[in-house]
Amino acid sequence: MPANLTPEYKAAEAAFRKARDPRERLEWLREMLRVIPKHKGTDHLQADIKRRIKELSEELEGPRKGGARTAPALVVRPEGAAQIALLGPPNAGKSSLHARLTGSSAQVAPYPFTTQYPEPGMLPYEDIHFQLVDLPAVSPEHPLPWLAGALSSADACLLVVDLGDPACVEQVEALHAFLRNKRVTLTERWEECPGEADESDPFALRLPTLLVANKADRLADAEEELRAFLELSGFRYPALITSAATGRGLGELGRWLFSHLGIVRVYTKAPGKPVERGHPFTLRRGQTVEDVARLVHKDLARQLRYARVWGKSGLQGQQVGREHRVEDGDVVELHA
Ligand SMILES: Nc1nc2c(ncn2[C@@H]2O[C@H](COP(=O)(O)OP(=O)(O)OP(=O)(O)O)[C@@H](O)[C@H]2O)c(=O)[nH]1
Ligand SMILES: [Mg+2]
Repeated sequence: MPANLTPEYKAAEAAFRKARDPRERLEWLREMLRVIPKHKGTDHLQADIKRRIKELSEELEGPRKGGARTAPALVVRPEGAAQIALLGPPNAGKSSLHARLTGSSAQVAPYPFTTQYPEPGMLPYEDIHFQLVDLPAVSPEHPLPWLAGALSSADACLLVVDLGDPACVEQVEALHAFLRNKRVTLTERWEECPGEADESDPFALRLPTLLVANKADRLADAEEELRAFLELSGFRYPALITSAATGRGLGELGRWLFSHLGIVRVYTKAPGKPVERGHPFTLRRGQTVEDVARLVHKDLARQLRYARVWGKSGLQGQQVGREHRVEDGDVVELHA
C-alpha cells in the first residue's frame, strides 16, 4: 500500500471492500478516486482505481455496440442470504445444476461454452434463498475479461467439476491460474470473512469454495474417484458429490451453505405488534442488533437506543444494546 494515504481514503477503501452490491462498489470506487492524495506515490493505485471504474461501469451496463445494448449485464446484483457463483471448466454441468437447483431455464448443451452470460436464480432453503449465479466456463481457450469482475459481488463459489473428465485436474489448475492473474483466490477456508483479502491490495478477492463433483451418476464409485482426485491435485476444498441428472447431493446444498456461511435469520417485530414471520432478515454470524437496524433502515441504525430480543439463547424480551450479537431464529424489537 502506498504511503501517505489519508484516513478519508482508507475509510472509502474499507467501505468499498465491504460492499457487495456492484452499484455501491462503483460509488465507493469514485469516492476513492475523489479523495486519494494525488502524488507520484499513488500513481499506480490511481490508475488501478480508474481502470476498475471503467470496467465496472461497462459490466453494469452490459456490452454495447454502436450505443445499443447487445447483451445482459455482466454483474449480478446480490439478492437473498448470499450470492454464490458457479465456476468451473466447460461442460461440467454448471447450468444443469443451476436449472435443477433454482428452476431457471439456464441453457444446457452437450458441448462446451454453452453459457455466455451470468444467469441469476434463487435456491430456496427453509424460509430463505441463496442466489446462485451461473457463469460461463473458465478456460484458457475462451478467456472472458469480465468474468473475474463478475465475482466481486459473490460471497462464495461452487467449483463444479466432472471427475470423469481425464483433464479435470489440469482444467482446475488453468482456472486457478486465470483467477490468480485477476487477483482472485479460491479458498477452502469458509470461516474467513468473504471479500476479506490482502491488506495491501484493495482489489484482491478471496472466495470460500466448495468443490462440487458432478455427474456422479456416470462414476462407478464417486467417493473413491473424489478421494483420488483430491489426493492427486492437492486441492483442499470441502467437497460435495452431486448429479444434476439424478438429483444426488442437491438436497444437501442449502443446509451446507447455510451452516458454512454462518447465516443468521432474524425476525423483527414492531412494539405491540406480532412477529413478522414471513421474511427474516439474514445476517452473518457475529453481526449485531445494530446491523439488523441497518438492514431495516439506515437511519434506524443511527437512531437506535436499544432492542428487545427473544431467542434460543434464553433471552425472553430482555433489553440489549446495539453491540448485542444476534443468533439464528432471534426475534428482535428495535427501539429508536
Ligand atoms: N450424466 C450426467 N450428465 C450431466 C450432468 N450434469 C450435466 N450433464 C450433461 O453435461 C452436458 C453439459 O451440461 P451443462 O449444464 O451445459 O454444462 P456447463 O458446465 O454449464 O457447460 P458450459 O456452459 O458450456 O461451460 C449436458 O449434456 C448435460 O446434460 C450429470 O449430473 N450427469
Ligand atoms: Mg453452462
